Amino acid sequence: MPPELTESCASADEARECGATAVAHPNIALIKYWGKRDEELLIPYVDSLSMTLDVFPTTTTVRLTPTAEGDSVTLDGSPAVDGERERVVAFLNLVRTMAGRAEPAVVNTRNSVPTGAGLASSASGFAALALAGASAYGLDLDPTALSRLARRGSASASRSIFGGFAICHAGRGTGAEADLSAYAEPVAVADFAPALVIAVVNAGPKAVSSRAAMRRTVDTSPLYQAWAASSAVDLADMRVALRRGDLDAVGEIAERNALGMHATMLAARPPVRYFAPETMAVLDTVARLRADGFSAYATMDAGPNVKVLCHLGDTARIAAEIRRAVPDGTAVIAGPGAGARLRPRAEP
Ligand code: 2P0
Repeated sequence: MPPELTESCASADEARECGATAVAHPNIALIKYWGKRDEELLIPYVDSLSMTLDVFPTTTTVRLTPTAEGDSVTLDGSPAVDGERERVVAFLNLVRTMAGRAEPAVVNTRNSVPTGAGLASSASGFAALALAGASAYGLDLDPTALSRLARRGSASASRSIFGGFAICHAGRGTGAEADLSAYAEPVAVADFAPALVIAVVNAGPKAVSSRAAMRRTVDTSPLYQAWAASSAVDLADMRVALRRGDLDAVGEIAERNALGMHATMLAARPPVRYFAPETMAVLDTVARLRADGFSAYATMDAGPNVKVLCHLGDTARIAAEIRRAVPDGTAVIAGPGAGARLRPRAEP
Protein backbone atom coordinates (compact mmCIF):
# COMPACT_ATOMS: atom_id res chain seq x y z
CA MET A 1 0.00 0.00 0.00
CA PRO A 2 1.45 3.38 -0.91
CA PRO A 3 1.75 5.93 1.86
CA GLU A 4 -1.09 8.43 2.00
CA LEU A 5 -0.44 12.08 2.60
CA THR A 6 -3.59 12.80 4.53
CA GLU A 7 -2.34 15.67 6.63
CA SER A 8 -1.14 18.84 5.02
CA CYS A 9 -1.21 22.55 5.69
CA ALA A 10 -1.44 24.66 2.60
CA SER A 11 -1.27 28.17 4.05
CA ALA A 12 0.88 29.97 6.61
CA ASP A 13 -2.18 30.59 8.82
CA GLU A 14 -3.09 26.95 8.85
CA ALA A 15 0.54 26.10 9.50
CA ARG A 16 0.41 27.39 13.09
CA GLU A 17 -1.88 24.52 13.98
CA CYS A 18 -0.38 22.15 11.57
CA GLY A 19 1.88 19.24 12.22
CA ALA A 20 2.32 15.73 11.04
CA THR A 21 3.58 12.57 12.72
CA ALA A 22 5.00 9.68 10.71
CA VAL A 23 6.22 6.22 11.67
CA ALA A 24 8.81 4.30 9.63
CA HIS A 25 10.78 1.11 10.17
CA PRO A 26 14.39 0.31 9.35
CA ASN A 27 15.25 -1.99 6.48
CA ILE A 28 18.05 -4.49 6.07
CA ALA A 29 19.61 -4.77 2.63
CA LEU A 30 19.95 -8.27 1.19
CA ILE A 31 21.79 -6.69 -1.75
CA LYS A 32 23.82 -3.83 -0.32
CA TYR A 33 24.19 -0.20 -1.24
CA TRP A 34 27.80 0.85 -0.69
CA GLY A 35 29.32 3.89 -2.38
CA LYS A 36 27.89 7.07 -3.91
CA ARG A 37 28.50 8.48 -7.36
CA ASP A 38 27.04 11.84 -6.31
CA GLU A 39 27.59 12.81 -2.68
CA GLU A 40 25.31 15.85 -2.77
CA LEU A 41 22.27 14.17 -4.30
CA LEU A 42 23.11 10.85 -2.55
CA ILE A 43 23.07 8.83 -5.74
CA PRO A 44 24.31 5.25 -5.15
CA TYR A 45 26.77 3.46 -7.41
CA VAL A 46 24.81 0.21 -7.23
CA ASP A 47 21.21 -0.94 -7.04
CA SER A 48 20.19 -2.41 -3.69
CA LEU A 49 17.34 -4.58 -2.39
CA SER A 50 16.04 -4.77 1.17
CA MET A 51 13.48 -6.10 3.59
CA THR A 52 11.67 -3.53 5.74
CA LEU A 53 11.42 -4.74 9.34
CA ASP A 54 8.48 -4.93 11.74
CA VAL A 55 10.65 -3.88 14.71
CA PHE A 56 12.54 -0.74 15.81
CA PRO A 57 10.13 1.96 14.52
CA THR A 58 11.10 5.62 14.37
CA THR A 59 8.35 8.14 15.15
CA THR A 60 8.85 11.72 13.96
CA THR A 61 6.67 14.79 14.33
CA VAL A 62 7.22 17.94 12.26
CA ARG A 63 5.33 21.03 13.44
CA LEU A 64 5.69 24.41 11.75
CA THR A 65 6.62 27.34 14.00
CA PRO A 66 6.23 30.49 11.85
CA THR A 67 7.35 32.87 14.61
CA ALA A 68 10.46 30.94 15.68
CA GLU A 69 13.98 32.09 14.76
CA GLY A 70 15.05 28.73 13.39
CA ASP A 71 14.47 24.99 13.46
CA SER A 72 14.44 23.05 16.71
CA VAL A 73 15.45 19.38 16.52
CA THR A 74 14.99 16.88 19.36
CA LEU A 75 16.24 13.31 19.16
CA ASP A 76 15.05 10.88 21.83
CA GLY A 77 14.19 13.74 24.17
CA SER A 78 17.50 15.63 23.88
CA PRO A 79 18.48 18.47 21.53
CA ALA A 80 20.19 16.97 18.46
CA VAL A 81 23.95 17.51 18.47
CA ASP A 82 25.91 19.32 15.74
CA GLY A 83 26.12 16.84 12.86
CA GLU A 84 22.68 15.35 13.46
CA ARG A 85 21.02 18.76 13.67
CA GLU A 86 22.77 20.00 10.50
CA ARG A 87 21.60 16.95 8.57
CA VAL A 88 17.98 17.45 9.65
CA VAL A 89 18.05 21.20 8.97
CA ALA A 90 19.57 20.63 5.49
CA PHE A 91 16.76 18.16 4.81
CA LEU A 92 14.10 20.61 6.00
CA ASN A 93 15.65 23.26 3.73
CA LEU A 94 15.18 20.90 0.82
CA VAL A 95 11.53 20.27 1.77
CA ARG A 96 10.94 24.04 2.16
CA THR A 97 12.48 24.75 -1.25
CA MET A 98 10.28 22.09 -2.87
CA ALA A 99 7.18 23.50 -1.11
CA GLY A 100 8.01 27.18 -1.70
CA ARG A 101 7.71 27.77 2.04
CA ALA A 102 10.01 29.35 4.61
CA GLU A 103 8.62 28.67 8.11
CA PRO A 104 10.95 27.00 10.61
CA ALA A 105 9.83 23.77 12.24
CA VAL A 106 10.07 21.81 15.44
CA VAL A 107 11.17 18.24 14.77
CA ASN A 108 10.75 15.61 17.44
CA THR A 109 12.08 12.11 16.77
CA ARG A 110 11.99 8.94 18.81
CA ASN A 111 14.08 6.00 17.70
CA SER A 112 13.50 2.58 19.19
CA VAL A 113 16.66 1.31 17.51
CA PRO A 114 20.15 2.23 18.77
CA THR A 115 21.31 5.22 16.68
CA GLY A 116 24.39 4.86 14.46
CA ALA A 117 25.07 1.21 15.32
CA GLY A 118 24.63 -0.27 11.85
CA LEU A 119 21.00 -1.03 12.62
CA ALA A 120 19.59 1.29 9.96
CA SER A 121 18.42 4.14 12.21
CA SER A 122 19.10 6.64 9.40
CA ALA A 123 16.82 4.64 7.07
CA SER A 124 13.83 4.72 9.41
CA GLY A 125 14.75 8.23 10.56
CA PHE A 126 14.82 9.92 7.17
CA ALA A 127 11.85 7.92 5.85
CA ALA A 128 9.77 9.18 8.80
CA LEU A 129 11.15 12.72 8.44
CA ALA A 130 10.43 12.77 4.68
CA LEU A 131 6.82 11.73 5.20
CA ALA A 132 6.14 13.97 8.21
CA GLY A 133 8.02 16.92 6.66
CA ALA A 134 6.32 16.64 3.25
CA SER A 135 2.95 16.47 4.94
CA ALA A 136 3.56 19.36 7.35
CA TYR A 137 4.74 21.63 4.50
CA GLY A 138 1.82 20.66 2.26
CA LEU A 139 3.78 18.78 -0.39
CA ASP A 140 1.64 16.32 -2.34
CA LEU A 141 4.11 13.57 -3.27
CA ASP A 142 3.43 10.17 -4.77
CA PRO A 143 5.38 7.21 -3.27
CA THR A 144 8.14 7.48 -5.91
CA ALA A 145 8.67 11.17 -5.23
CA LEU A 146 8.57 10.52 -1.49
CA SER A 147 11.21 7.81 -1.89
CA ARG A 148 13.43 10.20 -3.88
CA LEU A 149 13.01 12.81 -1.16
CA ALA A 150 13.89 10.30 1.59
CA ARG A 151 17.00 9.36 -0.43
CA ARG A 152 18.27 12.93 -0.06
CA GLY A 153 18.43 12.33 3.71
CA SER A 154 20.00 8.89 3.54
CA ALA A 155 20.07 6.67 0.47
CA SER A 156 18.86 3.61 2.40
CA ALA A 157 15.83 5.63 3.64
CA SER A 158 14.40 5.55 0.11
CA ARG A 159 13.65 1.85 0.70
CA SER A 160 11.93 2.31 4.09
CA ILE A 161 9.10 4.25 2.43
CA PHE A 162 7.85 0.82 1.33
CA GLY A 163 6.90 -2.26 3.32
CA GLY A 164 8.09 -5.79 2.59
CA PHE A 165 10.83 -5.98 -0.03
CA ALA A 166 12.02 -2.95 -2.00
CA ILE A 167 14.62 -2.29 -4.67
CA CYS A 168 16.47 1.02 -4.83
CA HIS A 169 17.50 1.95 -8.34
CA ALA A 170 20.88 3.65 -8.53
CA GLY A 171 19.55 5.66 -11.47
CA ARG A 172 21.35 6.87 -14.56
CA GLY A 173 23.08 9.97 -15.82
CA THR A 174 24.02 12.93 -13.68
CA GLY A 175 22.33 15.89 -12.02
CA ALA A 176 18.56 16.13 -12.48
CA GLU A 177 18.44 12.93 -14.55
CA ALA A 178 20.17 11.00 -11.77
CA ASP A 179 17.94 12.56 -9.12
CA LEU A 180 14.79 11.59 -11.02
CA SER A 181 15.88 8.02 -11.72
CA ALA A 182 17.25 7.04 -8.28
CA TYR A 183 14.37 5.84 -6.10
CA ALA A 184 12.98 2.71 -4.49
CA GLU A 185 9.90 0.68 -5.35
CA PRO A 186 8.33 -2.52 -4.05
CA VAL A 187 9.54 -5.90 -5.32
CA ALA A 188 7.24 -8.83 -6.00
CA VAL A 189 8.04 -11.88 -3.90
CA ALA A 190 6.53 -15.32 -3.41
CA ASP A 191 4.24 -16.00 -0.48
CA PHE A 192 6.87 -17.16 2.00
CA ALA A 193 7.80 -16.40 5.61
CA PRO A 194 11.38 -15.16 5.91
CA ALA A 195 12.60 -13.69 9.18
CA LEU A 196 15.74 -12.04 10.48
CA VAL A 197 17.25 -12.73 13.89
CA ILE A 198 19.17 -9.56 14.69
CA ALA A 199 22.19 -10.27 16.88
CA VAL A 200 22.93 -7.00 18.67
CA VAL A 201 26.46 -7.61 19.94
CA ASN A 202 27.29 -3.93 20.40
CA ALA A 203 24.65 -1.18 20.36
CA GLY A 204 27.15 1.71 20.63
CA PRO A 205 27.75 4.15 17.77
CA LYS A 206 30.15 2.92 15.10
CA ALA A 207 33.79 4.08 15.02
CA VAL A 208 33.65 5.13 11.34
CA SER A 209 30.41 6.55 9.89
CA SER A 210 29.06 4.66 6.91
CA ARG A 211 29.32 7.86 4.89
CA ALA A 212 33.08 8.19 5.55
CA ALA A 213 33.64 4.45 5.17
CA MET A 214 31.91 4.34 1.77
CA ARG A 215 33.92 7.28 0.51
CA ARG A 216 37.20 5.71 1.58
CA THR A 217 36.23 2.37 0.04
CA VAL A 218 35.28 3.89 -3.32
CA ASP A 219 38.41 6.06 -3.38
CA THR A 220 41.00 3.51 -2.27
CA SER A 221 39.81 -0.11 -2.34
CA PRO A 222 41.10 -2.13 -5.32
CA LEU A 223 38.22 -4.56 -4.72
CA TYR A 224 35.39 -2.02 -4.99
CA GLN A 225 34.73 -2.14 -8.76
CA ALA A 226 34.83 -5.95 -8.76
CA TRP A 227 32.25 -6.10 -5.96
CA ALA A 228 30.01 -3.53 -7.68
CA ALA A 229 30.05 -5.64 -10.86
CA SER A 230 29.31 -8.86 -8.96
CA SER A 231 26.53 -7.11 -7.02
CA ALA A 232 24.60 -6.57 -10.27
CA VAL A 233 24.68 -10.35 -10.82
CA ASP A 234 23.67 -10.93 -7.18
CA LEU A 235 20.69 -8.61 -7.65
CA ALA A 236 19.42 -10.45 -10.72
CA ASP A 237 19.83 -13.80 -8.92
CA MET A 238 18.13 -12.41 -5.81
CA ARG A 239 15.05 -11.28 -7.73
CA VAL A 240 14.61 -14.79 -9.13
CA ALA A 241 15.12 -16.37 -5.68
CA LEU A 242 12.55 -14.02 -4.09
CA ARG A 243 9.99 -14.70 -6.81
CA ARG A 244 10.43 -18.41 -6.13
CA GLY A 245 10.33 -18.00 -2.36
CA ASP A 246 13.59 -19.99 -2.18
CA LEU A 247 14.93 -18.98 1.23
CA ASP A 248 18.20 -20.90 0.87
CA ALA A 249 19.00 -19.16 -2.42
CA VAL A 250 17.99 -15.78 -0.95
CA GLY A 251 20.25 -16.42 2.04
CA GLU A 252 23.24 -17.62 0.02
CA ILE A 253 23.09 -14.60 -2.27
CA ALA A 254 22.59 -12.15 0.63
CA GLU A 255 25.53 -13.62 2.56
CA ARG A 256 27.95 -13.53 -0.37
CA ASN A 257 26.90 -9.98 -1.24
CA ALA A 258 27.41 -8.72 2.34
CA LEU A 259 30.74 -10.47 2.90
CA GLY A 260 31.93 -9.16 -0.46
CA MET A 261 31.00 -5.63 0.60
CA HIS A 262 33.00 -6.05 3.81
CA ALA A 263 35.92 -7.40 1.77
CA THR A 264 35.98 -4.13 -0.18
CA MET A 265 36.23 -2.25 3.12
CA LEU A 266 38.95 -4.50 4.51
CA ALA A 267 40.96 -3.73 1.37
CA ALA A 268 40.49 0.06 1.70
CA ARG A 269 43.50 2.16 2.67
CA PRO A 270 43.47 2.45 5.63
CA PRO A 271 41.10 -0.48 6.11
CA VAL A 272 37.60 -0.17 7.56
CA ARG A 273 36.82 -3.12 9.81
CA TYR A 274 33.40 -3.45 11.43
CA PHE A 275 33.94 -7.05 12.61
CA ALA A 276 34.29 -7.54 16.38
CA PRO A 277 35.12 -10.82 18.18
CA GLU A 278 31.39 -11.26 18.92
CA THR A 279 30.65 -10.80 15.21
CA MET A 280 32.87 -13.80 14.47
CA ALA A 281 31.18 -15.81 17.23
CA VAL A 282 27.78 -15.21 15.58
CA LEU A 283 29.15 -16.04 12.11
CA ASP A 284 30.54 -19.32 13.54
CA THR A 285 27.15 -20.06 15.09
CA VAL A 286 25.43 -19.48 11.74
CA ALA A 287 27.87 -21.86 10.03
CA ARG A 288 27.25 -24.51 12.70
CA LEU A 289 23.47 -24.13 12.46
CA ARG A 290 23.73 -24.62 8.72
CA ALA A 291 25.86 -27.74 9.18
CA ASP A 292 23.06 -29.00 11.49
CA GLY A 293 20.52 -28.56 8.68
CA PHE A 294 19.02 -25.15 9.46
CA SER A 295 18.52 -22.53 6.79
CA ALA A 296 20.52 -19.71 8.40
CA TYR A 297 22.47 -17.03 6.53
CA ALA A 298 24.28 -13.95 7.77
CA THR A 299 24.25 -10.38 6.56
CA MET A 300 26.05 -7.40 8.11
CA ASP A 301 25.98 -3.65 7.64
CA ALA A 302 28.21 -0.81 8.81
CA GLY A 303 28.68 -2.18 12.32
CA PRO A 304 29.51 -5.36 14.25
CA ASN A 305 25.91 -6.61 14.52
CA VAL A 306 24.81 -9.61 12.46
CA LYS A 307 21.39 -10.24 10.95
CA VAL A 308 20.57 -13.91 10.42
CA LEU A 309 18.08 -14.73 7.68
CA CYS A 310 16.03 -17.84 8.42
CA HIS A 311 12.55 -19.40 8.33
CA LEU A 312 10.06 -17.77 10.70
CA GLY A 313 9.54 -21.12 12.43
CA ASP A 314 13.26 -21.44 13.30
CA THR A 315 13.73 -18.01 14.88
CA ALA A 316 13.37 -19.09 18.56
CA ARG A 317 16.03 -21.79 18.20
CA ILE A 318 18.41 -19.56 16.24
CA ALA A 319 17.98 -16.69 18.71
CA ALA A 320 18.74 -19.09 21.59
CA GLU A 321 21.95 -20.28 19.87
CA ILE A 322 23.05 -16.69 19.29
CA ARG A 323 22.42 -15.76 22.92
CA ARG A 324 24.46 -18.77 24.00
CA ALA A 325 27.35 -17.72 21.72
CA VAL A 326 27.24 -14.06 22.83
CA PRO A 327 25.85 -13.97 26.39
CA ASP A 328 26.24 -10.19 26.68
CA GLY A 329 24.36 -9.52 23.44
CA THR A 330 20.68 -9.64 22.57
CA ALA A 331 18.80 -11.31 19.75
CA VAL A 332 15.74 -9.57 18.30
CA ILE A 333 13.36 -11.39 15.97
CA ALA A 334 12.02 -9.43 12.99
CA GLY A 335 9.73 -10.20 10.09
CA PRO A 336 8.77 -8.13 7.05
CA GLY A 337 7.18 -4.86 8.18
CA ALA A 338 5.04 -2.02 6.85
CA GLY A 339 6.12 1.04 4.92
CA ALA A 340 6.17 4.60 6.26
CA ARG A 341 2.76 5.78 7.52
CA LEU A 342 1.25 9.00 8.79
CA ARG A 343 -0.40 8.84 12.17
CA PRO A 344 -3.94 10.17 12.44
CA ARG A 345 -3.78 13.74 13.69
CA ALA A 346 -5.61 13.08 16.96
CA GLU A 347 -2.74 10.96 18.29
CA PRO A 348 0.18 12.66 20.03
C1 2P0 B 1 22.54 -0.65 2.93
N1 2P0 B 1 24.21 0.55 4.33
O1 2P0 B 1 22.26 -0.92 1.75
C2 2P0 B 1 23.99 -0.34 3.24
C3 2P0 B 1 24.75 -1.59 3.58
C4 2P0 B 1 25.17 0.03 5.26
C5 2P0 B 1 25.72 -1.18 4.65
O2 2P0 B 1 22.89 2.13 3.55
O3 2P0 B 1 25.38 8.14 3.43
O4 2P0 B 1 22.98 5.47 6.25
O5 2P0 B 1 23.14 8.33 4.49
O6 2P0 B 1 23.33 7.38 2.18
O7 2P0 B 1 22.11 4.86 3.94
C6 2P0 B 1 24.12 2.72 5.41
O8 2P0 B 1 24.32 3.93 4.82
O9 2P0 B 1 24.25 6.14 4.15
C7 2P0 B 1 23.70 1.78 4.36
P1 2P0 B 1 24.00 7.58 3.52
P2 2P0 B 1 23.27 5.13 4.82
O10 2P0 B 1 21.68 -0.64 3.82
